[in-house]
Amino acid sequence: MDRSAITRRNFLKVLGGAAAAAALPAAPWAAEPIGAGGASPRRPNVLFIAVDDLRPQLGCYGRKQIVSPNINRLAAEGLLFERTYCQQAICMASRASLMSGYRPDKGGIFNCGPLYECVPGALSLNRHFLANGYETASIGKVYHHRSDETVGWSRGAYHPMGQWVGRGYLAGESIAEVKAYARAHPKETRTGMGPAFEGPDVADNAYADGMHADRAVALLGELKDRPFFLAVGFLKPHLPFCAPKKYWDLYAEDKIDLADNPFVPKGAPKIALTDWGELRGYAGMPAKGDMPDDLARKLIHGYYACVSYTDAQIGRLLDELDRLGLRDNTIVVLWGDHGWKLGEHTMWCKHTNYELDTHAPLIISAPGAKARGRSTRALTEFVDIYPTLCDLCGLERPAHLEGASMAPLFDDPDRPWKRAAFSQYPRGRIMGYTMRTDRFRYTEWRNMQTGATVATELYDHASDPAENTNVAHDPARAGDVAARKEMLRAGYKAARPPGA
Ligand SMILES: [Ca+2]
Repeated sequence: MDRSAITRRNFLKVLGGAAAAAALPAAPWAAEPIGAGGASPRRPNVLFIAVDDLRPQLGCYGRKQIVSPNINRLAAEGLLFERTYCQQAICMASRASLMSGYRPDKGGIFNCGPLYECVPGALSLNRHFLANGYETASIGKVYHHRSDETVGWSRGAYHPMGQWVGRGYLAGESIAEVKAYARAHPKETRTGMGPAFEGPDVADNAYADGMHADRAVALLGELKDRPFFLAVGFLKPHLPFCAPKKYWDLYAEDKIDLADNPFVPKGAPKIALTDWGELRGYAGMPAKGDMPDDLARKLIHGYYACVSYTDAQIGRLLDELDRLGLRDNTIVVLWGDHGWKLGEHTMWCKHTNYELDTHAPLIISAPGAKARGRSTRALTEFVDIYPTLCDLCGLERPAHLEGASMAPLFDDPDRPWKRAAFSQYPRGRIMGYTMRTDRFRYTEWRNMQTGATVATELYDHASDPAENTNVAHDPARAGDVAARKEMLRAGYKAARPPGA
């Protein structure tokens, strides 16, 4: 650079950049230029995309209702995991478990506190990448708790504010900006929870996720010359279902199907169910009882619109990777933090041990992998993501990890794999432990103090993939229950993949 061209502002930026770089551990490959072809090729970048409350109801999962061309495009270039399970179907614990590599029993992660309060000093995924010379940057909702976004990132976290536009809450770069708007427009703003959905005719970056994409695109340009781990957490399709009108316009509301199993699973224990309080708190939602059909259709419409809105932002990130020529050296990971119910079993939201909530999307595009554009039916878990990324990037796997690396599946997606995937959900003093095997979902609700089992569920996916009937108490199933009980007690270590 011609020094005479350095303005004072740029000079400060250069100084700031040097100070940040000096704080990073030295890495032998850090000085290697891209494509130098030397003995230590540059480690791959990681673009790590989290999508809040995303169901695997996408074209690439064989479901046609939702318009998600960009996620489908990523799947066409990567490996799609058909049967991945979160460890607990709620934002905080799912993310803390995934990012730490621990299951939710570790340090009481299941209680949903910040990761570094549950497990002080945890060597999280981003800390591990930072320690190995990566630039680590966080945009949007990666962890649930803001305090977790202050540890292990070489770039400060970016959290624009604002959920609603129609009620006068605007997206803004800071709480102060949103409050300033509210003061200037007192008639437009109200207090309390806003509506559960809205679809104003606004630009994508009127809402936070468009701003997340703007920042991510800019940051890709800044980070392109060093190995980076860029985490981008999109807020939609989490409630409220607020998205620009053009995404609502992708769907005809009168053509939207309601859930085809609007009943509680037969024989299910009450403790397995929820009253979906998360949704009831929004303006206009029923305080109790069932969801009226017209409102249900509107909510499903809003959920679909939000997925399409986020999908468009993901497309911008993929386009920018291509434009910068980074695609061949960047691993792209896309995960939803858990499933969601849109009226199935009379329920909404997450917070159960059912397949609808524990089953989540996962796509990993790894340059050079044999299994590009393939899918695997291997049973996998979110705790497997951390060790997998270590293997794909050539980093040592920390000893504490409780998952198994899925790297072998990139060579052979059909190879024998785990015998079961494990999830859990607490209800007061009772913990529900659940296990998905190739054929069954088996769940035990246990008193955490006495260990006594208070309820048992068995769903046979061979005949009942929607988990509509609990057959745990059918005498003809006693053998199936006994075998699954033993397997659940043996735990995840006994269910590991052959050779892992
Ligand atoms: Ca979530």
